[in-house]
Amino acid sequence: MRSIFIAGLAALAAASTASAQETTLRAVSSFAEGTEFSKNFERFVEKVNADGKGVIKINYIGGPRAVPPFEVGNAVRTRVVDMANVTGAFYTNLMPEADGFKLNGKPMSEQRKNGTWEYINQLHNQKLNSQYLARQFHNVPFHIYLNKKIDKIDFSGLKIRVTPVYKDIVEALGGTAITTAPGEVYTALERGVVDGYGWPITGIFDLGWQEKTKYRVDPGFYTSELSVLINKNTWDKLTPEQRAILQKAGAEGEAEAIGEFAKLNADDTERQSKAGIETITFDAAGAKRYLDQAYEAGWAGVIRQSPENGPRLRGFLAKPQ
Ligand code: 173
Repeated sequence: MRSIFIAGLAALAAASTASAQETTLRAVSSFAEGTEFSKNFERFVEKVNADGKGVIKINYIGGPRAVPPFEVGNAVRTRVVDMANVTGAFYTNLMPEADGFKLNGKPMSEQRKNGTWEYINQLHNQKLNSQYLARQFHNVPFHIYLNKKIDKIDFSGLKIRVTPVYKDIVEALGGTAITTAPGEVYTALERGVVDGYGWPITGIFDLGWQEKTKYRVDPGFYTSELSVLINKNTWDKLTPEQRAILQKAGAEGEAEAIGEFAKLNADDTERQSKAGIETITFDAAGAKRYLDQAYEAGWAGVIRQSPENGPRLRGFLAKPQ
């Protein structure tokens, strides 16, 4: 009896050693597979799976058909998935401070050295039960796209599709903010439920929105944020070797992103103009006022939602004046 029990234990131990050797992580993206805001994550997955053979593997389940975008943060928190490609705008219900990541004015290389990464990682540990592995997007500004022309900086009478990224600026300029996931934007435009939408400079072609877009308001503001998060319990169980493989792929993603986006932004700007999308611009003073208002409304929103951590985050992220 006793020897059977011991043999059983030994078999169990052998099984767990085997699984410690190659761990498989389940991952999702909060954007559709193959599109602009998933592709850096998909590259990260390929790297991990190449470097991690026999040690760690990512099973990429896919985009919003697997988990709806606004639920991805909670899916990581509760370990429905081990890992996700997600933007803070999609989990402000759990971490209001995440709305501030769009207001970042400093490169990740600096954030890794000056305590910003540690601070943001702590917030993720506490509020999202997750580890903040890497931020893979830089310098991709957001814009407001419209189907009605405006001749002054005023969104009164306009219904504009938002996420938390654009809500404060749209409302500060008198517009009506309507929150939808990216997957609902095309239909909302087609049916006239909205007169426009917020979105980065890149990626509108992925889901065919150029067919339903007349104008882009310039200049762009803020900066898109996409990060790789991993559930904290999953992270804590990984071996140093497994963690190192994830960290290396994350660090490469952070470094590569810097050079890539200037070109992508320019390409998509030109492609929009070829698709017949006209720009709405203001004179220099007007453009400055628009940007000032965007940043003011943005930080005021973060601080209103998190009076305690908002000012601290601002200290870490805001561009030096
Ligand atoms: O859905 C969005 O407009 C949004 O918030 C976002 C954030 C980062 C990248 C792309 C879109």
